[in-house]
Amino acid sequence: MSDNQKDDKGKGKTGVLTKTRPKTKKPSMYKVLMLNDDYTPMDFVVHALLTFFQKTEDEAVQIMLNVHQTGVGICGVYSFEVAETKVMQVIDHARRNDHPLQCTLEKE
Ligand code: TYC
Repeated sequence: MSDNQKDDKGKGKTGVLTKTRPKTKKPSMYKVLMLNDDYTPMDFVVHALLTFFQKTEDEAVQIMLNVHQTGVGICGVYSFEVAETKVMQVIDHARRNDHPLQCTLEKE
């Protein structure tokens, strides 16, 4: 007998089976994508990946090369607020250093 079905001890009562369903939703997750361009130096991209995405040196180089070769690559997957903040930080950092590096987010 399920947790929420009361034992009617044979008195002829009928039970209604209910199941409590908490109305919580998992937050949607968002990919942060880095886009290739012809001008941003490779080491600047690697440094941005180390700084804003907590990647290891090897991971950062792999992601940068993947972007360089394919045009786009995933930096990480985060909640909307975190993804949005990272995109803004990367673009702002690139702008302040006169690089055209672009970053965007995409719902997973
Ligand atoms: N394509 C750039 C170059 O040859 C390097 C680069 C890699 C730029 C990744 C942006 O997201 C990027 N200097």
